[in-house]
Amino acid sequence: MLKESAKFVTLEGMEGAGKSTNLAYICEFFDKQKIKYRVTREPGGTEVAEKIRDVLLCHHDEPLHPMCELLLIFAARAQHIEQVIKPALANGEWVLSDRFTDATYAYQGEGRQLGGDKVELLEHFVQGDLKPDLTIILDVPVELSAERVRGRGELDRFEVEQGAFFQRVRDAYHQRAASDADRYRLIDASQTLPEVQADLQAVLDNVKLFQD
Ligand code: T5A
Repeated sequence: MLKESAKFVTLEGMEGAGKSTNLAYICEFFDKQKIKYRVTREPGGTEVAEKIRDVLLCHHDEPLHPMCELLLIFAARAQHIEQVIKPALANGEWVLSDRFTDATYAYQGEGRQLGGDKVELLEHFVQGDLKPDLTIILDVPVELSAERVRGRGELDRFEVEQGAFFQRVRDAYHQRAASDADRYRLIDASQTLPEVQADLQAVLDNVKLFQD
């Protein structure tokens, strides 16, 4: 891969949509393509950002104000961008991130009902021009997401939210996917894993990024 061709790819979707499972599939594809890449995640991706992730996901005695949550997410993102994403891209490595700012639009903008305008303001402030080149959204209905998460034991601070919260999150992902057909690909992740991966393979085979 040429240095200047490094791209930023993100994987999005609700809890239990299969992001971690399918991340491994995309890595195999990158390996076959001999693409040099770096896998990372949000919130997190650096030592400091992972500490912020713990604050975001853990339960606390005092409620975390939604604005505090939003600012912590962007604080972690600033660290992640400067420590990991920009250096990797500058070094010719593709970046594959499990979640990025589309999650903030979905969870904080719509789930928490803070509004997309606040997210957009911080997006410009923290990211400048940096945006993913490709975002794959794994789409599952709210009930299936909850079912896949239920089997895992203790629920984190987001997983305890009610169905209406996650319906807003899902709707927001749909709206974002519809807003830019070049950047987003929506995959029905309620199918069996082989079916999801066949759709994923079709995306990887057809997206222009991988033909350059
Ligand atoms: N958050 C994050 C915000 O609120 N704002 C933000 O800006 C950001 C960046 C982080 C939390 O932070 C919030 C959103 C989240 O609540 P996370 O670490 O990304 O969370 O974790 P989750 O989304 O909770 O990750 P999950 O592990 O729940 O989901 P995955 O990775 O999508 O699912 P995966 O691959 O672990 O699969 C879950 C289970 O389903 C099975 C798997 O085998 C596994 O058991 N499965 C399938 N089963 C049948 N058929 C399929 N097609 C299947 N695909 C997967």
